[in-house]
Amino acid sequence: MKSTKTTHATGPAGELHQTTTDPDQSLKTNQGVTIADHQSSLKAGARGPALLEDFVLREKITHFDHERIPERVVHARGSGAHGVFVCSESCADVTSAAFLQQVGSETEAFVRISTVAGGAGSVDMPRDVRGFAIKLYTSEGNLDIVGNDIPVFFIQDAMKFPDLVHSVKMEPDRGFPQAASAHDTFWDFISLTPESLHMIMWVMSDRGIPRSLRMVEGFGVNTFRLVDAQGTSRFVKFHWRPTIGAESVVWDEALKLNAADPDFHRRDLWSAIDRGDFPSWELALQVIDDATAASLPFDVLDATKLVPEELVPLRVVGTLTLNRNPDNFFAETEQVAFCPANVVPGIDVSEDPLLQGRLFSYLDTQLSRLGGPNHHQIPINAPRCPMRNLQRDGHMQTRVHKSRVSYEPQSLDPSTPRENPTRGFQPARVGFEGEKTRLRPESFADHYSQARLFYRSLTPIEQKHVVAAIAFELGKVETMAVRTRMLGHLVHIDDTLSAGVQAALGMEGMADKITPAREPFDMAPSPALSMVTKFQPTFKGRKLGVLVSDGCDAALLARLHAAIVAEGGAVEVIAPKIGGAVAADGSIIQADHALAAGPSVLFDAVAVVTGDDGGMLAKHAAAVDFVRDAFGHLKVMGLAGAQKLAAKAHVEVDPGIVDLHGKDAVALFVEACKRGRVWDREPKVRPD
Ligand code: HDE
Repeated sequence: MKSTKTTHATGPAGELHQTTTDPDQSLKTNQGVTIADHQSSLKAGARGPALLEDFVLREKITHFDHERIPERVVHARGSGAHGVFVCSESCADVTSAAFLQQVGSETEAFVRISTVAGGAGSVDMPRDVRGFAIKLYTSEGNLDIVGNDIPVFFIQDAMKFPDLVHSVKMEPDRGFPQAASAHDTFWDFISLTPESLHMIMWVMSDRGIPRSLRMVEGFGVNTFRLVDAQGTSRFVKFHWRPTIGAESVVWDEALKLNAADPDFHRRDLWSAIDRGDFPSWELALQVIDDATAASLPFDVLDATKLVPEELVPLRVVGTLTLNRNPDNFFAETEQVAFCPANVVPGIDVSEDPLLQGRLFSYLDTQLSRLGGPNHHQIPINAPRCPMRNLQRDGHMQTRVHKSRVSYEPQSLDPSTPRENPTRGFQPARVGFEGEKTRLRPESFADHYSQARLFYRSLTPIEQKHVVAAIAFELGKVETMAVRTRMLGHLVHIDDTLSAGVQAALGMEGMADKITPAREPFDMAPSPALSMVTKFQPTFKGRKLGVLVSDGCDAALLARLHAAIVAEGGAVEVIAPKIGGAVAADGSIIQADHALAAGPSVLFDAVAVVTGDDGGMLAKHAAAVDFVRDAFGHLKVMGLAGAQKLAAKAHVEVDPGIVDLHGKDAVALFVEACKRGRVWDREPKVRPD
């Protein structure tokens, strides 16, 4: 049999292989040996067995075998980006942190936004909390603010974290559900852990299904301390507020999005940065002096409580802008290692017992996830400021430390680094005394008042969504006793909530009797907690999907495109086929999506521009679904010649349905798009 070598430009099957004569571009082994043939293993004869001596094959396969590292035990799925933080107000009055001293000073940043429960390959749109972790490479060391998009947490004490996580992850016997809290073990744990109820209200609200990672708020959650140059310390809570506003999808949309594009959030973040539409957040500090903290009706050390911004205002001190996608997902987004214990001079931790456990956990988990104690040397984790100490050796040591001295005090090497009492990190001066105990403080005992505060601060439409979400989740719980126990808790939060969930489940009067550890009290509603109340009328950062068919009006499409882009939005075209549509004037309208792959859930608003009366598209189920879903998901819709399609999709005229033929129609349509979802339509499509 004739054998064939395949290092030539064309292989035996005619396929092209890239070869080079330039030594600098040559493929090499990890030992730097140039590889002559990268297509076939070394064999004893063309049809003979592979030879063990083939070090090229063995090295390649061995490396491949070890490409995966353990995924994060929580927050496994995330998306990252590089950015910059710019200080807009000096905070020298409250902290000596270098990056907050001078207006205009810039600090490099890396951000990773994640879901919590699902694995690394899970979908982007489960109902879940989103992690919001920022690494600020400050001139005085790395500061990690490892927060979430919800300002409170499920539990008060680190001791309960493994239990919480075990309950929400896949059930251990059956290995499902993936990335979903709607199952028995989660609600069993929650129903036996009333401190989780405040957070539950948030996760069951629309916050649990954000429209975009660019539109989530970020919170440090745990209380930290700021320390000024005189050593005076104050409590602080960190808030990140998206400059284009916080926004969510509706539940039915979330379910369909997971099918239409499981990478919806990751793709959205990547493509926004790619097209230069850089997401940004304001950093706001909520500074709470000890006297104010003592006067609040709850404990600032309790991570299940927030401090309403109506009680202690937010102080905006800078802007974080994400302006560069990672060059390599694994090297950066996967290997980045955040840790709440990474603080810098001027910022310190508080005694919050949840935070105290976190201070241990992150470094510990990274030792096994990243394989050793030198993961701070990986470029994404390395401080950008000069860094020297006396730690040595360990797995994957990449530094070649010189000098015979690796200890201190020492007198042999004058160049060895020494402690620096003036510029070094000083802990906040806080005194403690007390007996060793495993007790929770009395001040942590109220579990219902802030759950009530959150629920009652929402608009009626948002409250309805909370009711529907709890009913959906409990509807998936098979164990009746768990459902009735949960109903028992809701009674203490709010009557309409409790009655609404009971009615939605068809379980009226079935709530267990639960006696709260402490009677809840009413707090003044905090409008800042509602996303609908805070909604910013803008189409910036949003996307219009335009469904077209042959014969459509190219001039109208051009006007639509220009008007949306002028508002900072993006436009994508959907046509029956990916080859595009032929407009009435004979021009080709390029398509970004074929109809079958471009459902309306991918867009914030839609337009349908047809060449006929919509009759042709009305024959396609995907086109009817496109319009019916856009209507059902409360989207603004512009229609040009699409009447038959709209009728078949049962579209009813309302202020969100705009005829694109009228005078000033495009301007009116864009104004409607800026107003966002048409909430008044909801009773029509999802009656109680
Ligand atoms: Fe985490 N958490 N957590 N967590 N957490 C991790 O660290 C942990 C908590 C948060 O994008 C792990 O490197 C304990 C609160 C984010 O890489 C782990 C407790 C908040 C991320 C860990 C908490 C968070 C993590 C898993 C209770 C909001 C992803 C992988 C005491 C303030 C960071 C890793 C990233 C990741 C432990 C509670 C946020 C196991 C023990 C509260 C955003 O160390």
